Amino acid sequence: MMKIGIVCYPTYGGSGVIATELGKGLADKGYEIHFITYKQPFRLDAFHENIFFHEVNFTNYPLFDYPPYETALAGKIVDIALYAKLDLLHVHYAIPHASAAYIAQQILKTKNYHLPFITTLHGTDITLVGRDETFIPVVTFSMEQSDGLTSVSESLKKDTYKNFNIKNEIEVIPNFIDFSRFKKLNKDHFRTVIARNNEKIIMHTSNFRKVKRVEDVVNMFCKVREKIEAKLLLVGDGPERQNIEKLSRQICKPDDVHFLGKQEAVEELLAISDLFVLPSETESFGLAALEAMACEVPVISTNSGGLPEINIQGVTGYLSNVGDVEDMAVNAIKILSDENVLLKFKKNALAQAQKFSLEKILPQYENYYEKIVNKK
Ligand code: GMT
Repeated sequence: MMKIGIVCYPTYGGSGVIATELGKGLADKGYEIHFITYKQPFRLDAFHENIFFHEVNFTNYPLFDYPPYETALAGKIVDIALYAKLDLLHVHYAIPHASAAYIAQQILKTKNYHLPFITTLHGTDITLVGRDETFIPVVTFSMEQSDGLTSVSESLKKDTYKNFNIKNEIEVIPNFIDFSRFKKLNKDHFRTVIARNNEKIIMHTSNFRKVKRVEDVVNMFCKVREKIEAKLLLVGDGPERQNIEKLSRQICKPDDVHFLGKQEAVEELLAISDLFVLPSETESFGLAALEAMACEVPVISTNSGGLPEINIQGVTGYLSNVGDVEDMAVNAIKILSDENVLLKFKKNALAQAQKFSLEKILPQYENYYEKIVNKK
């Protein structure tokens, strides 16, 4: 069985989640997995005999205003590759993981060790951050040097070719869901605490960055609230949280909106939700929406990026133009005001999510690994 190094961001965020779940899924199948990052990934919480975690740490010298993480990461990859005899390295999120992988690969070459590496593009590494003039040369170069390149949606593949002058073949392997965790749970007792009078529950979860447009969730909720008894759960935290709280204090009833902060057991909150809202400016995939659908929650989203690849108009939810809060509210009311309609959307959401199960997607990665490792 192959020995695979995985590099990812360990923080809350879809790319780290996918990298971790992928590693766990591969380990269950017998692969030896070595996570290499600066902190234990947050979903890597239990012992597994095939999983190893290697922390990238270094003493920061007073000279450094900016700790040289990329250098430390490359050094750690070299060390682990030689020690564990890695067959392959899989890095998630191009910046700075792909360039660190390339440096490590070149160092290993001087030691007669060939370590092929695959870069998985996740989103803002291409659509936002990666388009920064400062990053373009390095991101372009490290994508070109990757032995394999995957993206999480067709839309992201298209954006990559549009924004970067590269010729590499990009393999689309969509994100996936572990249904042993994300499934409809019975949390009715919990529901009554939030919605004492059986109000509908609308939920949003994100890292509260500008790109998520959380203000649209609040504005939409206010419009829905004019017609329907409802509560809003805002899950997560980030730079925009304070502005959003201010907005909600100005325009919503205090008891209607609950800011829950970062929550580990998202599936328990999804279990009591009737509708999930994701009004992002750009979203290469929208893993949070897929998690909601797996828990039988229909989705109101924008039609940006890869969202139309998972949320199906009029079937699993509705899609609106970015910022069209009015349309989002009309659609939310359509779904929430009739129990039969709501039930139909819930069932459809689950059926759509099942197309993205871990069992269906994992073999796509395994086949791709074989192809890259055996490439001459
Ligand atoms: O690119 C980001 O904003 C961060 C990244 C992450 O680490 O969560 O999110 C992206 O990757 C996720 C996993 O593939 C996707 O589900 C998200 O849609 C994508 N975010 C954006 O495109 C904004």
